[in-house]
Amino acid sequence: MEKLYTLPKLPYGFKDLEPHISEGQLSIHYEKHHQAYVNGANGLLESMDKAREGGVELDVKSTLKALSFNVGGHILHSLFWPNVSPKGGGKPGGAIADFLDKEFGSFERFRDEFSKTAVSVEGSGWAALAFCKKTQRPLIMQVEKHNVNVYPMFHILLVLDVWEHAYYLDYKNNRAAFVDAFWNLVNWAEVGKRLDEVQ
Ligand code: MN3
Repeated sequence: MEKLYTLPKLPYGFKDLEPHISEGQLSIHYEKHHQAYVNGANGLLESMDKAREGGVELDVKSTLKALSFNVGGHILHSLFWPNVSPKGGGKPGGAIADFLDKEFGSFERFRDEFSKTAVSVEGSGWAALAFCKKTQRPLIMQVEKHNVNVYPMFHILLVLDVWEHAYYLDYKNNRAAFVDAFWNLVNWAEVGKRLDEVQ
């Protein structure tokens, strides 16, 4: 049986993240941009299947580069949607709060480092909070595009999309304003759940 990627259902409505993310911004981001990565990844898998079945040579380098970009885009967006919530924002509690305090000294220090990470991504990319199983410590990643500078096997707890397509309708070129607004939406329960799953 053929197994392909699918667009996950959004856990809220398109209007529900307003005023921080507008209906127009969220709907185009989810229905057009995320869908395009799903379609791109599936198209590449299908062309690889066809080439293998037909005994045709594959352009391995360009195919794998495009596949990494599209699968990375799909996975990061799938993590991003439940990372935000109409009921999000504020400070984390419980184990995730202790985990961040221990590493960064305070929640405010973590938030500042994460914001600077997001604002300073060159071109298109993401800020991500990840968990290292070896050290049992959190680590902030600055992902370029959807797949560059990712640490293998690190478990992602929280991501923020800072591609222009994520905020341009609402914030124009003011990425820092979008990053500030993001903190009103962070779903700490989901971040805490991901930490529980990996610890
Ligand atoms: Mn995006």
